[in-house]
Amino acid sequence: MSKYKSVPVLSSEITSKSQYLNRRDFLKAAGVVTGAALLAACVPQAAADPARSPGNDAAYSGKTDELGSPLNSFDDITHYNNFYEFSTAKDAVAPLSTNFKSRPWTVEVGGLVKNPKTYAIEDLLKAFPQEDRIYRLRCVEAWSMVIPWQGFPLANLLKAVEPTSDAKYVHFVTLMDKTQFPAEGSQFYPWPYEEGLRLDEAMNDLAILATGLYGESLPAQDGAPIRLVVPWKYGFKSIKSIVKIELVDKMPGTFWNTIAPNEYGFYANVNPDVPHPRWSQTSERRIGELTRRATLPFNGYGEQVAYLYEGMDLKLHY
Ligand SMILES: Nc1nc2c(c(=O)[nH]1)N[C@H]1C(S)=C(S)[C@@H](COP(=O)(O)O)O[C@H]1N2
Ligand SMILES: [Mo]
Repeated sequence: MSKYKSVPVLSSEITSKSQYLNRRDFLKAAGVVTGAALLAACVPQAAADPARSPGNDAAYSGKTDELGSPLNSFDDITHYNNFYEFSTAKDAVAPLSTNFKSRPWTVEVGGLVKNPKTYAIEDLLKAFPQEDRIYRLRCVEAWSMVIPWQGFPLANLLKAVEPTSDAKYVHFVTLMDKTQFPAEGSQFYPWPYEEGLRLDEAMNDLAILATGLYGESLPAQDGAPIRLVVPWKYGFKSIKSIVKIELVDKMPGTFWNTIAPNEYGFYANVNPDVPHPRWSQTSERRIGELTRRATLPFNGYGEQVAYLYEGMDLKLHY
């Protein structure tokens, strides 16, 4: 038995979208002020105008992913969040994150590299040209969204620090700070959140470090000021609010694998043929849609990433 609390991942997803919306309405009726309302109270009128909110930005209207699916709204992307450092309740993350301080911020990049360097977030934004990437995000809980990120390929940063020939994996670590992340005081979880990729996966062009979405700097609840996005893997691999990136020679530990190794493997590639021990992965609920969609192998990115797993039994390496 794991010494950590048994995985609440499923119970949060048991809340359906309609229940979740009802809960938000209920919170409002009960006078609980949501993050958006709090924000509106202290910004100039123009920014509080919903017609001008980022989700309505003309630059994004009518955009889709490459499969033709519409973008999720800014409101969905910023109010339906998994970020356990704040809360295990998806709708509680946004209101709890309103005072999060993502400046000053540094990211230490080191380990098995020729040029270790600690970057201020401003350096990362300046040194690496930011690109737009519209990606599907598929959570292991079987819901998904389409998100317009801004960021840069992780490969560009890795090339800058020059991994040595001994480097085989990349290890990522989230900020550890109980004053900023209230739930990091809980002994039920193995803080800080950490994740990992094999070096060749990390070098794939689809893997990005995201610094913004919908043209805005990354909202706190989505992992400000910088988070990983690996669109062909379950969402838990896309670690938020990164302070450390370390090149290592052995497969690093990961938050969810430490909690429940039989449920959350290191690879965590989206795979409709490998059920989670407690639920099927054959379909998913796109936030904002009423009927379920079929889940695609590698979340629809197989052409770009399947080569990474040639000769591997993906039922074994889940
Ligand atoms: N540090 C940290 N990163 C995290 C998580 C978390 O709890 N803490 N949750 C993960 C999970 S399970 C998912 S599905 C995505 C959700 O990202 P989003 O809230 O921006 O949609 O973030 C991932 N990154
Ligand atoms: Mo997730």
